[in-house]
Amino acid sequence: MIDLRSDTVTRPTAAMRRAMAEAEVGDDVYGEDPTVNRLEEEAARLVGKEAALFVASGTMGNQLAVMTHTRRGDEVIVEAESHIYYYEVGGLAALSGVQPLAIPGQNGILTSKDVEAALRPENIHFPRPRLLCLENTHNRGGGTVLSVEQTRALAEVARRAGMKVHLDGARIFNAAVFLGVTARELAEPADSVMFCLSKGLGAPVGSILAGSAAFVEAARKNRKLLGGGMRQAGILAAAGLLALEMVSCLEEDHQKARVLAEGLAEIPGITLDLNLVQTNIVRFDVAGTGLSAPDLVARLKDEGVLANAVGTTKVRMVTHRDVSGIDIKRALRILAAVVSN
Ligand code: TLP
Repeated sequence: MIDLRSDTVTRPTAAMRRAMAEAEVGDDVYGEDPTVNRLEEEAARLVGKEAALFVASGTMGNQLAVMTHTRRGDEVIVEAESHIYYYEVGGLAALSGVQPLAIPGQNGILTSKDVEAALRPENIHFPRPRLLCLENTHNRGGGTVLSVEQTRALAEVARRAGMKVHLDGARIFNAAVFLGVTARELAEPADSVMFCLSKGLGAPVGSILAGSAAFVEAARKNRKLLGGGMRQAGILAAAGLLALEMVSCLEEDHQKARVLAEGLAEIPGITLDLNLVQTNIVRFDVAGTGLSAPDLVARLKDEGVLANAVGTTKVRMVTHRDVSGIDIKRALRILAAVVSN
């Protein structure tokens, strides 16, 4: 099977498995797991924040950020197709009792003008605008990237309105590699940032939530509230530490996505905008093939290629370290054959 459903499907490397087996551990709820502590310090340094918290998943990191920045009834501004709003099981409402204000961006990308236009003046009727959530790279936008300047401009508008900024940087290192900047620069305008160790970086489990020391202390307490206090989690953090070293390999994933996208663009009936293929996510429209996206995905599966349908006309493929250039070429041949039959 050539698995292009997501970069979450990677398996831990042999080095990760060895590091996990040999990890020095302690009880992390007491703050005594040396491997978790090392991961949290290293991760905080990478994104330029005072402190960091190792959490079970990206969803947990995002939802903890919202819970920690807000109180019940606050308004949280999100992009209308952002993960935090679209794919997190209604967590904003269920866990934090906040009211999302969802603004559509261009391929997921919000501008400072969009946010400015959505802000309302102080009035007894309105909720307190408290948090702006950004996403870089943007998943449903097709892996699109927010630049440092765009992030700064967005954060400035939020700050002026008395709001905090949370950055869902599940794939922040993909954005950094694309832009040729550091993750620290991309995260600098945000009060908190979440990134995933278990996507392109190859760790089996885990994400990081980083911010000021006071924010992370409060988030740690909220993690306990949600039952996310882990014990000898150094077993997992050991793989996470090696994942941090994988950042330099992400460029290869982007090259594979480019080859994939260029090949797709040549298949009759498939349409996509090559300018939007910036990182490791490729989204394309299959309406012209005469097959619905779910039907096409089912046929591809029969031929050994896994992809995700996005609605009825779009398909998403994601490149990662466990698919090779040869796999990409094979997937393209299979796709062309499926479409022409
Ligand atoms: N995204 C997953 C699915 O949930 C859609 C994927 O396969 O792409 N933020 C962003 C931008 C994400 O793409 C994801 C995962 C998360 C947060 C949540 O991370 P997890 O899956 O660890 O909870």
